[in-house]
Amino acid sequence: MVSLVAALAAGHLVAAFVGFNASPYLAVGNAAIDLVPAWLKEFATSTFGTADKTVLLLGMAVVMLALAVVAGLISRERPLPGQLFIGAFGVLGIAAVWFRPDLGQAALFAPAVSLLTGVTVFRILHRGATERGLSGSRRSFLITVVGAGVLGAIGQGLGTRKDASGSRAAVGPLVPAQPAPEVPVDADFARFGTPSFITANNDFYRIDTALVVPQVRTEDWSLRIHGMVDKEITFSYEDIRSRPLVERIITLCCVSNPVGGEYISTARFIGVDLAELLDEAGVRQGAEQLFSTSSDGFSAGTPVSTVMEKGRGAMLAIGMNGEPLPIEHGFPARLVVPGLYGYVSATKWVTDLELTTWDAKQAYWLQRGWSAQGPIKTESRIDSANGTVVPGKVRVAGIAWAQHTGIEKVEVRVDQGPWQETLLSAEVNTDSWRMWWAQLDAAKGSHTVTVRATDKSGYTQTEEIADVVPDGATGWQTITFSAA
Ligand SMILES: Nc1nc2c(c(=O)[nH]1)N[C@H]1C(S)=C(S)[C@@H](COP(=O)(O)O)O[C@H]1N2
Ligand SMILES: [Mo]
Repeated sequence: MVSLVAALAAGHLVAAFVGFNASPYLAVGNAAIDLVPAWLKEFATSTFGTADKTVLLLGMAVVMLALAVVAGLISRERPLPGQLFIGAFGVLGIAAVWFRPDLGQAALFAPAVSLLTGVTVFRILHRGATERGLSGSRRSFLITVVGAGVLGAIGQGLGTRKDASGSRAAVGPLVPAQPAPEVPVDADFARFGTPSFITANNDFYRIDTALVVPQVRTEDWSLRIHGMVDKEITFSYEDIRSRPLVERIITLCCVSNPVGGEYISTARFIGVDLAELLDEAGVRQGAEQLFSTSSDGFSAGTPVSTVMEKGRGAMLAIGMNGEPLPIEHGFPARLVVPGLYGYVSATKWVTDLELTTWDAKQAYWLQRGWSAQGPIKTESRIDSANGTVVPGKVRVAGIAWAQHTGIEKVEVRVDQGPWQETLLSAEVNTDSWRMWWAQLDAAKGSHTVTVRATDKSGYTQTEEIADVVPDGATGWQTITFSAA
């Protein structure tokens, strides 16, 4: 067990130099994220939310240490089982690094050193223990543990030293040439329990596969547009930043958002029009899919027809709510396409845009059983149903969304009673959410309230329950409340 810890620590240290995700521990974690079946990942995000990554790393630690103890026990007599165990982990680490799309071959050095350290430390400790007995080798155990701790900590320190926050701070103010309009005061019903219309950057939901948030400095960033284009172009950060910037208010939503869920937020995104960038490269006839790739190997496939659609407002965003993009939301640049779920459109830390066909390439979530097309489904959510206004009356409030179509009406019903129309907030645009509230009659006691939205195409949200896989949840949200 001690040798395993030493091995991982050594690997962590080397990884600080060759690419932090080459740390065997992180690499195995990342491989687990990429390999686990969709349902398990779904379970992880819905159970642990954004803490899923911490849970994964802790879980791995527990499992590895438990296995190490077992291996140690059966190695009492002969060193072979222990060595096999370390060897197996070493191979796992090397494989995990090998298959990472964002690491070069030098990165293999990290798990290799890790494997070597593990085997060597194990042999030394094992020999010590058999020759001098357990008590005699206590000192070398201690030295190893402390040494591993120091190595691991240095690795962690160096690995996270390539921080992009300095680069982000140096960006300075991003002033849009075309600012989005001010949000009217009656755009939300926060006083009745809805979220505020604009989500603060710190409260904005976060979903991605990155165990370690990619640290990309503006000076190291570039965006390449290639594939089925007339002329390949590469933009630097300055190229993008010095263009006239636009600002658009857009509600982003995750396909993994369950009915009544939290994975939806709204921001003022600042950036450049994506269709204009693509026009400069000249999209060729026959290009169907805009395949975007991030610095950490994530990819998304967006229909070219949607991105190029007049009035769609797809963006390459570099700012959010007046600031450069927060690092965990994709600094220096990301895509945002109104009306599409994030997994098919909103690539963070984006560095590569390839114009291609649907047959030629499959994006990250497509390979894992999710749908190629990801239009956001018309949905609604109840945020509060407790404020008894006067005896016999209760106030309910919530949100509804139908990005790029717009919300027409939201209705609620108490128990199995008639549907009643709610009061809608001011419409900011059709790409963002709308808030609603209603005052309902409810006799003293326990009741349910159900919500459903109708969008501007005339479609009323279906009652039919669908799981988030493969293309987003459906169903009406019902909650229980008690009237006083
Ligand atoms: N590089 C990268 N970009 C990504 C993802 C990812 O895993 N990696 N996840 C996507 C998904 S599924 C969603 S819903 C949005 C979430 O964006 P946010 O974290 O800024 O809310 O980012 C998208 N962009
Ligand atoms: Mo998502």
